[in-house]
Amino acid sequence: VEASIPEPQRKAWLEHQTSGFKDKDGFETEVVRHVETTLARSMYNCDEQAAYSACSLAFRDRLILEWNRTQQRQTFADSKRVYYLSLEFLMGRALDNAMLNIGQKDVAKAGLAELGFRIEDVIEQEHDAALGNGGLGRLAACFLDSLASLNYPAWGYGLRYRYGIFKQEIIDGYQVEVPDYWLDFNPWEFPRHDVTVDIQFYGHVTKRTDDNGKTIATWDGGEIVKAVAYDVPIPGYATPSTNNLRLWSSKAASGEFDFQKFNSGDYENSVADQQRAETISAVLYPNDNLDRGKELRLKQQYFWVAASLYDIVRRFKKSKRAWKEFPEQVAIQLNDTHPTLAVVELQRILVDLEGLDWDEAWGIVTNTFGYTNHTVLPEALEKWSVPLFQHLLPRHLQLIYDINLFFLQTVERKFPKDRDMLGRVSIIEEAQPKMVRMAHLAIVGSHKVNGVAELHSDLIKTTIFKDFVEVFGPDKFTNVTNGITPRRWLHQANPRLSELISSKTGSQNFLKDLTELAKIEHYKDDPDFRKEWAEIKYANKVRLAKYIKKTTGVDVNPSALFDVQVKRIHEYKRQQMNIFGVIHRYLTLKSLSPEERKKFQPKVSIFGGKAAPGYWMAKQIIHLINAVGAVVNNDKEIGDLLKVIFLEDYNVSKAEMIIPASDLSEHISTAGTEASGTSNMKFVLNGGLIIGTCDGANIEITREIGEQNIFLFGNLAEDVEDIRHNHTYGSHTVDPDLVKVFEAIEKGTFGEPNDFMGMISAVRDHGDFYLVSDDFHSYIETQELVDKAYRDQEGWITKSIESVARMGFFSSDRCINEYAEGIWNIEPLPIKDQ
Ligand code: Z57
Repeated sequence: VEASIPEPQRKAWLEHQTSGFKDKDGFETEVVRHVETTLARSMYNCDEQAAYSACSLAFRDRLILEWNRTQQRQTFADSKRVYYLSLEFLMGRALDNAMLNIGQKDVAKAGLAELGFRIEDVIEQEHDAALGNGGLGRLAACFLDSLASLNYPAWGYGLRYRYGIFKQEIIDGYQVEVPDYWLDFNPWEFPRHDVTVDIQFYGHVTKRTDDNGKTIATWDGGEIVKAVAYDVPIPGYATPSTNNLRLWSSKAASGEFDFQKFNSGDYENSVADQQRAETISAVLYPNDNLDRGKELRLKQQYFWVAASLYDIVRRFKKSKRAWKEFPEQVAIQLNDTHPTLAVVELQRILVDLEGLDWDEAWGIVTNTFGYTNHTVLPEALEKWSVPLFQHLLPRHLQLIYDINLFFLQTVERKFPKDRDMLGRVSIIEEAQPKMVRMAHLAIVGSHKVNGVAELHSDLIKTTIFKDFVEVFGPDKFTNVTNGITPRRWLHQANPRLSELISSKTGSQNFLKDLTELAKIEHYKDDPDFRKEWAEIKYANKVRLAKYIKKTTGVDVNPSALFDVQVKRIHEYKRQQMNIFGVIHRYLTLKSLSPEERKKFQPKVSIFGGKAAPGYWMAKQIIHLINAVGAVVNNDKEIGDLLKVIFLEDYNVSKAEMIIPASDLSEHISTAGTEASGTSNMKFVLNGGLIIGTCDGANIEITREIGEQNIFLFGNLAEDVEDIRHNHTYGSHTVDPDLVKVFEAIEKGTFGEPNDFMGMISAVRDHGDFYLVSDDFHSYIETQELVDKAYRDQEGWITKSIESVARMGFFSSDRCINEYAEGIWNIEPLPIKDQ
């Protein structure tokens, strides 16, 4: 590691090493000390859970030192900071990541071994930090890793949910949700009981005119809830930089509970106030790509945004600079529209509390914010009803009306008399009731708006935000294609592959500059290299096969083709098309003679993913997958030729095991619906090939790795609208192969047919909105091409190596550098001698 570090950082890194453990004995001393003192246990009854706790505490001690130094360095340098506001941070486990980023996993491994533990077992004890639903939350976590690794002065701001995303159990083939209480022992967070903010809700606004004729608004009354900060250290890789993730927890402003009420015998009410306050940060909303417009969700958003902005402004004020310098000191990125209230809150602080003129304040606001859009799906675009806003945040609603008025005046000047244009771009939708369109507010309140992959960024400019391109010009809109951190998704998830790569690139520097992966392409014909490459994939498959056996009881053959689709269950992601394809394969196999069957490529079809608890169709899809598995996996005629597995409770730590074990993964969304996708990048980086549609980042992956290395199929985004129109107004016939699949389901081949009629009639009777039938033939044909390609193992390995070698572009480091330069105007803080 050392040799790969650039010279200016080398000295700091060496010094950093001395703040690590001297050797395995030094590490052991610390572990034993924590077992015996912090945990108050003896080494004689130290189980794996206690070993995990002590090991984490030992590494945490190292982290804290660098964390404090980093914060001091950033404060002293007084340089611009970026704040990443996200309602979700899907962090996964912290210990393995901390050991690797600090660069002392080998020391820990040796030390733990001497104490009688396998490091893998110790790592496994940790509960995932699962404060997110899927792609959006995991992207935020990858960004934090890159920001720290690249030495950017950056903070994350989020909510400290008591319950993260629910745990999924599969009972009789159905999803059952179990609460995820994860805070029992969490050594990675630091409560800051001294860092609190009072947050106001409800109440009323009064306006008066001061001596200069200026209108002054005051917001009084209502209720106050306290926000308490909890800080999580974010270590950078091979750098001492350790950034901060600040998560807010809600509690009653009056402290424990109201003693007045308690003493007067009104015990229930005194506790109720406390509970109402704590409810705000109690639970993560489990919807991905769906907005349900619930009051508690709006409360969460304002609570988190107001606390974060208060914190940011407080920090800025310490520098004693003029307000106009705010955007030179502060960049705030809105991760989707969830934090858009921050735009209004900052305007409120500047105008109502600090007394700035409207225009000066608004200039500061718009120069501070950037907005990232992550979806074009209409059901995911946030809207809040005006009456709800009026009730919960009366002053903010007034400010939104003022912002809208001034905005529409500028639109009016540019497009005189275009009433339709005004209606289309207005922040307020004229409906019954009126609605606040949060995406419009986010665009108007930011200086840059970005999509997350090229196709997606083009789509938002030509569809949902078309009018805004005319109003603001095209330069306000830009693309930053998503990326992933190679530390977690290669080095940590696939240590043997990482090791093989570093043996050929000469160092581990590819983990800091992923474009260095290109060097391994020179070895693609080297027999030893290829053999090792194939062996690593096989070993990863053996590990997954064992896990499948342990958790489902099903034996799978590690030599079969592992075909994986793991992601949130959603109709637009088309797991239904995948399982229909599996049924088609099963029917084909059944129709063949035993002789013909032998020529067939054996396959294990692996699914995983959570359905939103209220998403009936998604739950039906899970049920069908399990029902098909129950039949196919017990069919003696079929044996190893086909297995269908649903892995329970897909999450970050399971992804780290599943992804390196895939031969083929499926990214098969209806073209134009998946903004980017990020697991597609993770699979390819681990040597798996992809079957996918021309959607999201699949297109850029193809451009980088070459068309010969990906299995693309299906209709193009530009044609989807016409095809849908035809479904409704033209003739709609279901693909004949798909008809046979439906017939098998309806005959009861997989149990009670009524259980699956929703999925069938969506395609057959309700317009097939996601084009399952239109793409089915091309999907099946392309799966046949996959089988053929896989039978040529040598050809497959070449594709695998070439693909990995060409994935350098998809590092979240590249992505963060693009944000830094194109949106935040911020530079890394160089690390000199401390
Ligand atoms: C979410 O996970 C994404 C978008 C959303 O609007 C919400 Br809400 C949740 C995902 C997209 O679906 C993915 O395509 C994308 O890769 C990811 O965000 C990160 O940008």
